[in-house]
Amino acid sequence: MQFHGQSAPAVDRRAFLRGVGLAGALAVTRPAWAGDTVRLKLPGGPEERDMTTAFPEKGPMILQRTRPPLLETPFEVFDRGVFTPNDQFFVRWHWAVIPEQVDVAAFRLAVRGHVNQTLSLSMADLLALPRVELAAVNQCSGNSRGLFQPRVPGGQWEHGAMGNAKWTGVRLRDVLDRAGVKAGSVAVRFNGLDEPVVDGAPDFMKSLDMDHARDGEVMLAYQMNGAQLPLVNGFPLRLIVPGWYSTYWVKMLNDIEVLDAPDDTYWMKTAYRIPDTPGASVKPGQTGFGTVPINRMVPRSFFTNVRDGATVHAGAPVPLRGIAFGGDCGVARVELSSDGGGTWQAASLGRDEGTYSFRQWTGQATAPASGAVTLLVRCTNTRGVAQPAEAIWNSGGFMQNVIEQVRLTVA
Ligand SMILES: Nc1nc2c(c(=O)[nH]1)N[C@H]1C(S)=C(S)[C@@H](COP(=O)(O)O)O[C@H]1N2
Ligand SMILES: [Mo]
Repeated sequence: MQFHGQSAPAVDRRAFLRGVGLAGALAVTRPAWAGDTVRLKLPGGPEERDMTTAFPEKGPMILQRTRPPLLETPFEVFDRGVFTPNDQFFVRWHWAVIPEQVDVAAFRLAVRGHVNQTLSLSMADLLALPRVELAAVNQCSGNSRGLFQPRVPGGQWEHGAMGNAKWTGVRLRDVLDRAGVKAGSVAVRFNGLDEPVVDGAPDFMKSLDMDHARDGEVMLAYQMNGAQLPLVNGFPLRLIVPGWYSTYWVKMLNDIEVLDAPDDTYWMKTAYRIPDTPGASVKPGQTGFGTVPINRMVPRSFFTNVRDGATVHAGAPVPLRGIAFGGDCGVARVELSSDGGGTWQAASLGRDEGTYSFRQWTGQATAPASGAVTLLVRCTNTRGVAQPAEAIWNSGGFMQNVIEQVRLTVA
């Protein structure tokens, strides 16, 4: 199924409706690359992870956990371009009961609750609605959690629990308008086909305020980078919430419920909450602050062509390259420093692929005559928010966006 831009004819329905059959494929018992490992840079160790190619539609991934799958993108992938290939896009699920296949012909999306008319939409119904396309970064709230000091519980990701894709689908607003949202509706809740492993455990669901749900940007995507979604990334349909952390990007979405009262279920009321403090940061052990549901992303930037600890030639120019994103808005500038943040030099920005996309940057440094040099990269977004010099801390391990650095040693 190829997508050739906004003016293209309808997506090839037959190809889409064929769906995917992956029976047994998620029942991974051992990584195919047993023995092949990668070392992540995590201050609290242990840093070693297996690489795996055992997951359906996935190439080499860092195995963080098998069941439910937590797969991290190897960082070198981010040097190859601003769009993250589907087969190396990170994967995260909360519960291990995930359908091993989805019969697309039988698949229905329910739209129900505080609406004038309950809907049951087939994929063909969705494909017939106006199509929209948007580039956006999908980043786990806990991306870079492995850097938290002191360490916090949860997946010990390095920086690869993020990815950028071109998403194709329909506006959530268009779907809600078809159902007709009743006066007095305040929120919309999203649920997917996955289920908890134990009875009574909270099904994974997330919700958005009505204004946000109807902003015309939030979308239901059936394609990612011009192809159908990999099963483990939410085939056949997922929510895209541009600029917000991916906990809201509900996968295998089959149920939309319009609510006339705020959502007070587990994943909004208890989990994925951040301190209501500047930068969502507190001191370990601190109490007496309020919390809010995690929401908008903050700016980040990374070196992709040099890694910490690399060796360079004395006095030689060092070409630098990387990616940045603004979070909930665009990138205003990316700057480099070789004096610990005393002075900053603008990097050049690559093509603008849209407000919520990764943006490539390029720059240059000069290696010293001897010793080592530490380089810093900092993104400032179009709201004027810059990455902080000090690492933030909260007990969820959420929203890390400290300025990244690489130390280069002269050979
Ligand atoms: N149905 C469903 N959707 C979900 C989740 C889940 O557990 N179930 N996890 C969320 C979280 S926390 C993340 S980080 C993203 C990960 O998206 P990806 O696996 O496509 O990278 O999916 C989100 N959507
Ligand atoms: Mo996440």
